[in-house]
Amino acid sequence: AFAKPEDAIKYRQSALSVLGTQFGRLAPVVREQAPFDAAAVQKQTALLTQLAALPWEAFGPGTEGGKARDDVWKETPKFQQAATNMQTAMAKLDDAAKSGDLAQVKAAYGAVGQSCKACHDSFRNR
Ligand code: ASC
Repeated sequence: AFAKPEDAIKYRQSALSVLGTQFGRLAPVVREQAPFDAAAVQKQTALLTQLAALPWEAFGPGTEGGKARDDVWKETPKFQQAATNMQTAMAKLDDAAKSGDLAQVKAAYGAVGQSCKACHDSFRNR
């Protein structure tokens, strides 16, 4: 629960910021600019699946604002679906990491990025 809307906005912005930063830490591996350490990637995807669950409770009724478009509250089922899609994609990235196969990690990483972008395109102001 949040005492005031500003607290919810601040919480979701920080949660999404950490999520983006921690997701981006895998980019050098996926781009083959850093070695593929399967154990380290697995540790990171386990963290990411946890982080992916955090922002959504802070988009409750009456918390309009920040960069969120009003569609979050006008098209709530679509927003929730977009949030679920990202978490599902993240769980698949975690599965891919457990496989130890870089090709699978690359594909799953791209799918997560797409799910981030899809939600931003529909629900985030520039
Ligand atoms: C990231 C990040 C996003 C997504 C998106 C993918 O690393 O912070 O919001 O990927 O840019 O298109």
